[in-house]
Amino acid sequence: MIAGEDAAGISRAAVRVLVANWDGGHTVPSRRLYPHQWSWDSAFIAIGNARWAPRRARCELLTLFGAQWRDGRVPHIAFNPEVPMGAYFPGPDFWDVSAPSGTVTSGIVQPPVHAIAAWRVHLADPDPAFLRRIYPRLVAQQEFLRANRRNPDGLLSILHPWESGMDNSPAWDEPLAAVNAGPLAAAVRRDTAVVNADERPTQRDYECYVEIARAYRDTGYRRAGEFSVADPLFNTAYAAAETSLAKIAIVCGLDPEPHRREAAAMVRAMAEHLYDDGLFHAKDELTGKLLRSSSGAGLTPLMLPGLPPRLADELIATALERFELKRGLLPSFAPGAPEFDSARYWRGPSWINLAWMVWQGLRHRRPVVAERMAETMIRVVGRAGFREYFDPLTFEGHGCHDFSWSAALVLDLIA
Ligand code: 9WN
Repeated sequence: MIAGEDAAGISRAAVRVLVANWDGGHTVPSRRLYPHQWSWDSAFIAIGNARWAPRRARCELLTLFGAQWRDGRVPHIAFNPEVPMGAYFPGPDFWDVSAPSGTVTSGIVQPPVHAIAAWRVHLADPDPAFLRRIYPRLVAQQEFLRANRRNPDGLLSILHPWESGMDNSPAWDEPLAAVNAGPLAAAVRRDTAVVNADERPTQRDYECYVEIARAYRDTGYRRAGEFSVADPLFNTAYAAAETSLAKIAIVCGLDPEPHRREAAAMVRAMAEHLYDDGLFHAKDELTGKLLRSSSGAGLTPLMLPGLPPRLADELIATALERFELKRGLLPSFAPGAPEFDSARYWRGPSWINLAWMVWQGLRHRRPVVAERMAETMIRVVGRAGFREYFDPLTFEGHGCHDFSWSAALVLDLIA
């Protein structure tokens, strides 16, 4: 058990980070590294803010949906015009597009975890008017994905590694190896001025990121470049969103059944096409190949209440053994795998949001394991601070400091 005083001190420190990163309508993930509004960050931030400032949590989500496009897509970045142009790469000049509201945005998306957040915010501070306002926007976000990203397997595709939220996961090594990308001047990158280069994606990764984004942009953000995969975390987020939308629909006096059916259909499609040998994997849409890897994304379907119990048991065994979850921190990639790197971004370090998603799935299935995970995460941030990611073996902090979702989700773990 974490002593009450320790937890109270960590909560106060978390709130200080969120206050410092608040920009008057949204929260930046990190002042220097990510100085704009990011899509899935805002959802996790809202979940944490709901614990101490629910009004701010509602505002965070409504600001993000203010940057929603007419086709329903919620862009992965909403740019703040007050931030100097060169502060983040690739910036507004690269994406070259704006939402109907006038907000300059990127053109890709991130995992749709926002309905989960909206429901959690409502649970912390019930507000049916907020739900009525955000429900149609959340539905439009899902409709965009159904209309534009659904493949013949019934799964949704992501068209860029950034859309997975786990940018340089080894799961993308194979599809990225086939990308024909030109050189990129190292000087355009801003990230390596803030964080050590060996904790970030490589230069070749960035060349691919820019090439794939450029190709998508040049079709008016309609047709994929050289990357199209069905990712288990993204599809889990979508199915979990439908489950949350069913609950939101009931509060709004609407029919929850279509959402329940959609969630169930997605779980079936994932189990049929993405599951193999104790873990969910991504599938490459361009080659039809299952990208067998040891990514922690493959454990997130534990969040889904409709997951068949046999698969849940097998995933839990994988988490405890292959991912060494017994240590308490969930790595983003299995430590025994050859690609594992304990300090490089999404290639091994533990991230609080990924661990939080799996923790959600374990709370009812294995409460003792879930409790140990929560305690370890709280202890680790208590010692290392609200770092962006952590070495899952030594618990050392890496990436930027004062990272918003690390602070926000720890507030939720403590509550
Ligand atoms: C690109 C903001 C974002 C997170 C992603 C994380 C990282 C961006 C970057 O930061 O990605 O979107 O510049 O590296 O990978 O999950 O949303 O925190």
